[in-house]
Amino acid sequence: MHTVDEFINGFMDELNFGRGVSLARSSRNDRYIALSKAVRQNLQARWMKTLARQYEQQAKSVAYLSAEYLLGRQLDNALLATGMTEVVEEGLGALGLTLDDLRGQETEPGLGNGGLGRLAACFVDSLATMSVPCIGYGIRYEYGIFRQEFEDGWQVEHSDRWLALGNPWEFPHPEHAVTVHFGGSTQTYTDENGRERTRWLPAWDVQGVPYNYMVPGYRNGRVNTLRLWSARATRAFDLRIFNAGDYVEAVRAQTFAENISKVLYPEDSTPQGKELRLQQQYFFVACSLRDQLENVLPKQFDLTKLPDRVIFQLNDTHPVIAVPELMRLLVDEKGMEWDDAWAITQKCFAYTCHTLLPEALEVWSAELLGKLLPRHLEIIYKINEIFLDEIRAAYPGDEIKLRRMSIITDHPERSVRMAYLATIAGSKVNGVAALHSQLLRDKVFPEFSAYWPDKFTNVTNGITPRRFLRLSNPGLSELITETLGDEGWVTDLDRLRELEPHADDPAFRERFRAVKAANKQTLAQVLVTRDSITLPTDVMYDVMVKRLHEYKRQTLKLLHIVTLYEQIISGKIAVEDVMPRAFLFGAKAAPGYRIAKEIIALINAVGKTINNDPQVQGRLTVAFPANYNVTLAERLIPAADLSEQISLAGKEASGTGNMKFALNGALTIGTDDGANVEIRELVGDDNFFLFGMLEPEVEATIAKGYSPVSVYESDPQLKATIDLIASGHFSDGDRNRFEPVVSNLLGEDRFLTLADYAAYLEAQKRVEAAYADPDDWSRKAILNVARCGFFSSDRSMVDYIDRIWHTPAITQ
Ligand code: 4GP
Repeated sequence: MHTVDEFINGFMDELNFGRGVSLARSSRNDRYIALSKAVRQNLQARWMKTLARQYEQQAKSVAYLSAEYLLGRQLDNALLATGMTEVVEEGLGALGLTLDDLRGQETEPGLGNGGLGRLAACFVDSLATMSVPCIGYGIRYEYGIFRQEFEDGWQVEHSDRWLALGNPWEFPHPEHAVTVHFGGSTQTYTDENGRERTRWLPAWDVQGVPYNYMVPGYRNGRVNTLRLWSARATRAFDLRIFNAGDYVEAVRAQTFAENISKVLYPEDSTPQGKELRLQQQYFFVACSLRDQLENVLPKQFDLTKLPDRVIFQLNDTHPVIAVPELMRLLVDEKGMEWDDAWAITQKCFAYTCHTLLPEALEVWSAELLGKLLPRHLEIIYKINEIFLDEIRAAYPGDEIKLRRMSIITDHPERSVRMAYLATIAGSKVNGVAALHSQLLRDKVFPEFSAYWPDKFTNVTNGITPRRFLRLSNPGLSELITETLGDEGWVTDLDRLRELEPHADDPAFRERFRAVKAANKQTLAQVLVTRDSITLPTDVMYDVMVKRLHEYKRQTLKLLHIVTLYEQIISGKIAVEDVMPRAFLFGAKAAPGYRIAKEIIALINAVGKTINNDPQVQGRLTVAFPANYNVTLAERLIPAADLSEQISLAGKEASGTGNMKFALNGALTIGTDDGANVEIRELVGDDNFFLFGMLEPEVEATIAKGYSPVSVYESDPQLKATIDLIASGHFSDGDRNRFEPVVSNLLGEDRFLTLADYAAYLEAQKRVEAAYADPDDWSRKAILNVARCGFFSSDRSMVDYIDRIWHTPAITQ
């Protein structure tokens, strides 16, 4: 399908015979689906060829186990991968349709909460582009991350019905459904060889139906697979009960089973739903392991060779129950000896940790695990017992060490530390940025890293340049291609270095600025139609988009905004002296995270007041479009001048938004945290606005006994700013409305917002001074783009392959 006519024929066939409608009577959704199916046809032959080559070459593949994939829209990515965009635009044009209109019909699959899920999507994109065999495994949630709306400024969550109008990008295979068991008990018995064995007698089961998605490589003829599992009841419904008239009871089992893949579980877990969460985790890893052993590997495969064929990458602790599951399959089902099975298992897993917050390291109560997965709990106990014997031998008499390293802890209740299980079982453990990996070694797993120094490694995160530059920023992409002479940078991002000399060329800077200005116009148009938000387009765009979390410190940004406003209304500065800026926020709060929701409401209240106060004369604008997602990110990031990466040092594992902004020519104001550290090293101190405490200073401040109230008392501007919020100025005089946020800041301030406030204001002054010189600002921005090639997820993949996976690319 390379010519316009071929495309038109393919599209019309899909419309007429696939959808059963004529062009004249077709809906926009009919057309979008027909278009997607016509485009996907171009990928299918490549897909089959890729799988065949992989099979012939008996290639080792990555099985990426991830509870989340935040994919973003598929159509544009498929068009880019196949190079079909122009043909399609022309073909649709000939039919009186536009690509722009039809792409707007796609609902993005929001099967992730944030960074971790988006990272998984970038990684599978890079592996396909690099011809490295990979199968991504996850859950086909019927409802993805909630759709956020604001009511009176407060976040309200709505279910995300992303499948309601059909999904042209998936291939269901109900005939390959896998059965997954739960509950029951275990039993020991003696086998025919007189060996003592254990069998699991489960109480109930569900089926996992695989849905395959194509993961196209960028113009390399490869397509990898993403296989997401959907739960369905083993027995549909009880006809006998139905006929007797109890319709609810008749479908109870079905509802119960289908709940497993019903909805993406929000991060920052609440106790409710814990059991469902564990069911989800076991469900998808059990399906995936069985799929590998029974469908992907050849029949009669010698399982002792498993590590030569597959590496299971554990994307955080969510899939760690795969470790005892593989042991169970090898020992109980395949009859292997424990030690042999353990040797294989240890080579087949590697674990990535994405956090430094202790509360985010998953721990499962032994009671719940025993109820849901009794055999797995036994296996975990045995892994732990053998491991602790090893530790006892290495450190005789050191009871404290044993307690510190045990997978099982008894406080506050008997539970299983999944991160420890992953560390013990994994061949490698990696953090996601240099500082993070160091802190993991030193603070989170000190005993383990002392015992196994070589097990710990770092792979700094990356982002796919296909989606986050080539697709999202066509203007800058064109400028880069023209300047470099070809498009090779799309798969070799280090080539952006060639832009460096142009940073000093006034004509190039001028064009670079024109691209940014055009991106602002585009964003402003999107926000008018999407959110009825009007933005000035000739001001600095200062953007903070990410999950709402206290450690990320959206409140620090807010304090800055309120400070500027307070200075205007109190007459401390003349409004003409305020640098015009638009502050843009995008953030979802976990539904059960109360204070995060209060912060959202406060940002909206402050925005409403400032945007409508004539004293401000429109110099400050606050915009908070609801429902921040990948699609919106693709518009916001290219339009940004300033990227806010202001987490408390030592709390953000890496960040990937920070990389996207820098790559798109925004300058960063940021703390020395996560991947900010590496961004600053690469782009240079002069092209990055650093502020705030360093991680050791944070530790020291807390150790000394941090008192936010004293900071407040001793800084008159901070006091005036917080007092303005507390006075009810942003809540129609209601002093109670935002009292929780205020007392949280003054009472506890866990993430030292007030301690970094003065430094942040000072850094913002440096930002203003720099922005006042547009030519120099452009120079800095261009250098950011030129020096951020390192943050391509292709480079992350090279690091994973060298340090952890050892999976060569396939050839031919
Ligand atoms: C995130 C981290 O918070 C972020 O720093 C990192 O860039 C990202 O993972 C990818 O590594 N963690 C999560 C999570 O999204 O759910 O723990």
